[in-house]
Amino acid sequence: MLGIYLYSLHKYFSAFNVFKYITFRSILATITALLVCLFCAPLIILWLRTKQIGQVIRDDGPPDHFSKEGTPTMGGLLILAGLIISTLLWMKPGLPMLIIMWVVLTFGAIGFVDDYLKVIKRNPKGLKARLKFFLQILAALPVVFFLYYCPEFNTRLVFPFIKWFRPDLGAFYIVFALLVIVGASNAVNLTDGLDGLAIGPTITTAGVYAVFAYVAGHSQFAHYLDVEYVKGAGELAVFCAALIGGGLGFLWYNAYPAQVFMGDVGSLPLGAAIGTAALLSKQELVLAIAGGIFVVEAVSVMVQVTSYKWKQKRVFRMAPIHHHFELIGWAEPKVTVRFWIISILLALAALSTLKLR
Ligand code: 57M
Repeated sequence: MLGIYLYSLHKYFSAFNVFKYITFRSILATITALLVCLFCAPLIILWLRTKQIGQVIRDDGPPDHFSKEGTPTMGGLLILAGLIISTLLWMKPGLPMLIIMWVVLTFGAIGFVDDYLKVIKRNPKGLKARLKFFLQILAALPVVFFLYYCPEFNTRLVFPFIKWFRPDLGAFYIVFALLVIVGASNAVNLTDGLDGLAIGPTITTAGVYAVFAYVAGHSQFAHYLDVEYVKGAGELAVFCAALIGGGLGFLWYNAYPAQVFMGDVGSLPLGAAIGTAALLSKQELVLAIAGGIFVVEAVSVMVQVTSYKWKQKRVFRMAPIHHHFELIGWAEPKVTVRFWIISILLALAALSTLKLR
């Protein structure tokens, strides 16, 4: 909103014209969210420490994690503060803002309740898995129905690398879109098991969607690159840029050895926001490439659980897959940095779909 106000001053000072541009406001959004996180973190970490809002470490996990007992958690509140303040300041108010803010706030609230039960009420299970899943669907439903009925959107599915194949999902789009939002939310949550592991790929994926949203919302670029044009989607780039800034600010403190964990209040809304950005920019399937780390983590859990239930045998030493690498002897920061390297490569592969068709 500040951006729009500053732009209105261009009548008096032509230099204020610069606030019209999504690119410029995106840069400001990254810096604002980064600074909010960097400067609020010491206070919030201190507060979490004084209130003893610390992680309880499971005794059946990798032994290297036992020393993390008591690390302040719910640091996701920090990312959300940076993200929300920055988005409200620099993103143009409109439907994309309303939708993405709804997702961040509702999934943030679900994560908050889960963390509150686990950390403050000392109930190790937190929200029951089924109830958590039901609440996630409930939070995603209004968005999905809105997209389904909104004339600005269509229910065609764009396939990366294949220009001519865009099947219309019809009513199945509702199920598909629910899967994208809720699936992304849970996949980021599963990935959040090593210092810096979830926030790294979140930052690279947000970077990919900042580009896709910008292109999708720009009629000429969309036409030139032959991607679906979505009116107003460009503003989403400002949100994605704020996510990059908030993520970097959080990573400053979550880097090994972490001074704070994000908790479900961070992982659930971050994943859901990425899923929603994929839907709003009409690049849903690219998420499987850009967010490939999240996909691999979630698939490793499915494979492990299925194999364990059917044959009482484990495929990995421990799922999600990051624990497997820890248990075969890789140091924690090595696993994290290697996963980041893969995330950067995947982000480049995702961006290449703009040209390679
Ligand atoms: C949450 N949470 C971390 C922290 C973070 C179905 C099953 C695979 C589910 C899975 C699970 O519960 N996953 C979701 C993962 C936890 O981190 C907290 O949770 C928040 C995210 N929701 O922000 O607050 C622990 O992760 C470590 N951590 C860090 N640095 C960070 O920056 O080191 C987190 C953030 C923290 C800390 O140790 O305590 C978690 O892993 O619990 N379950 C599992 O992941 C468990 N896997 C498992 O049971 N595998 C089985 C199969 C058959 C299901 C198997 O392979 O045999 C493992 N997790 C743990 N111990 N802690 C294994 C046992």
